[in-house]
Amino acid sequence: MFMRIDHIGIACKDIEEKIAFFSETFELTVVAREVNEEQGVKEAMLRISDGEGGGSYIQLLEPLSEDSPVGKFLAKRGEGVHHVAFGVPDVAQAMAKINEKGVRLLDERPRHGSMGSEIAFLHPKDVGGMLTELVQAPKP
Ligand code: V0V
Ligand code: CO
Repeated sequence: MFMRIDHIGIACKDIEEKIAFFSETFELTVVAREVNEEQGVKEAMLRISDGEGGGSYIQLLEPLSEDSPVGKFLAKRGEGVHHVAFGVPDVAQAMAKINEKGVRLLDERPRHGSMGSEIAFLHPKDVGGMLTELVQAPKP
């Protein structure tokens, strides 16, 4: 079901500062920047590698408001790893299969994600404390 780690999402207070840090320290390039109103984030994708089914990235996330998922996370836990996203061939199919095993889905249907992807989240309490995202990359 999981083909690769698509991205590690990192919550930060100041995305510009963290973009500068990650790109300079690890020699990573920002390949996309987006504001996702539905998810309440301003985000940037820094490419680590390319692959046939999709690439692998670090996703930097700055909240658009305090009551968004990332805003609440920052208030409660501070900056750090917010979620891990796995690439799947078909997000709707993966959601159905995973839900059958008793894992709670946080989305009833796939949502719009970074760079034209389709995404869905799984409840962290059902995945060993890890907020988990499923990502279906757009067809090339
Ligand atoms: C909350 N909890 C977490 C967590 N956030 N555990 C691990 N990782 C996280 N990121 C824990 C929290 O400590 C609580 O445990 C429990 O889950 C319930 O949390 P809460 O604070 O009471 O509830 P909320 O209202 O903060 O909701 C948490 C969830 C929410 C995970 C349900 O953040 C959510 O729906 N997230 C999915 C959407 C999202 O995160 N979007 C932003 C990324 P205790 O303290 O009770 O033990 S957008 C993105 O990645 C995009 C666009 C993309 O990739 O393309
Ligand atoms: Co993400």
